[in-house]
Amino acid sequence: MHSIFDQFEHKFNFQSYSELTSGHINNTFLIITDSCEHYVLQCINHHVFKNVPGLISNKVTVSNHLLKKLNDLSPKEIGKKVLCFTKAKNSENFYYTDGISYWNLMPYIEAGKIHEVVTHNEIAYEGGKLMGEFLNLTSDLDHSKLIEVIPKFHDMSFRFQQYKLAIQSARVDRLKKAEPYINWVSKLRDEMLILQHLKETGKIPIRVTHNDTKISNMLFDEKNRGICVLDTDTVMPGIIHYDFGDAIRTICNTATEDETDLSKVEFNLEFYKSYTKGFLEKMGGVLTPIEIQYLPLAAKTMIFIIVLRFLTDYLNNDVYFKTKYPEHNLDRTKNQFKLIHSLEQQFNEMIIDL
Ligand code: GN1
Ligand code: MG
Repeated sequence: MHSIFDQFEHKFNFQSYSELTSGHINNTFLIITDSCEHYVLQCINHHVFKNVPGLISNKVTVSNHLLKKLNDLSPKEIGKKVLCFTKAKNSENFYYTDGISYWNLMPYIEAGKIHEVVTHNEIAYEGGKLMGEFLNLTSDLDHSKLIEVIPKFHDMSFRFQQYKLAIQSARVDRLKKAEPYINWVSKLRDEMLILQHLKETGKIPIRVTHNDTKISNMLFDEKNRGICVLDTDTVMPGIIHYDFGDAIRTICNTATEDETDLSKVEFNLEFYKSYTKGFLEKMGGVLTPIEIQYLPLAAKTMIFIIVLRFLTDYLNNDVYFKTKYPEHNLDRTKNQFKLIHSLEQQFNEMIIDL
């Protein structure tokens, strides 16, 4: 870790490192230096992200755009609000080693804390403002400047195709355990394709979107004010519903997505309302009425798409998401299924007045 760190133009000396384990795809490490400024060193999973230089270029393009838009802030404030990338000694924004691994380095944002589960309305509201501001600031960035880092990442038809193939080749024992969820997926199919259809027919515009807006990708200060949107690995062209829905998926879950005690998993309507209020305060002026109208369905759709992805990975014998035990992906499926069930009971109260 020390020698990889030293391939970058950092200012301070390596002292120690620890792994940050919350992500499901990349390997991420906190590098402690001999000063008060530390770093996050990340090894990008190039099996999942086939074009890592393109991914890094997306992240840098977005950060540079934010820096331009926020140029009246002091360097200290900017350093807390925008992810910055430390150049490698070869002047690239990443370091490629051994012909297999891509690394990138970011200064660690000291003042921040992360929530895995929302405990107060205020956090949901602040999360909404934070994400709304990020999307507002990037709404004038031409999305064609970004590559599609994972093609069809949130394309529901594509996810259904992958799921169908997984069912065809699944082991009998796994198929049997997945059966109740497979039946339920079929019932929701048509409704879950509505947003995809609106996108394909041009009724919903393409924008720059983050595509991984879970609560643990939002950084808060000690007073729980949102300060920075993290993990821009998946920024690419998309629709606003991906980001709204995926944020609601974790903001409104009263437990983490790994919780196996399903009695703890509920959809918190108050947190939904607070997130939506904060989000629309920052982003409402940019959105079209049809985009706003479909936000509640986005919440359901984005929980559903992760159900489909966890279930597909379970049927494929866990080849995509990191898992800690054999039934992990099935447990995640059950958790998110319970969340949709709880959301459905409150759906009428989620409608937004236009
Ligand atoms: C993955 O690795 P991480 O935690 O940033 C996944 C997201 C899922 C998330 C579920 C590239 O994100 O799409 O929503 O797990 N990222 C990728 O926690 O597939
Ligand atoms: Mg991510």
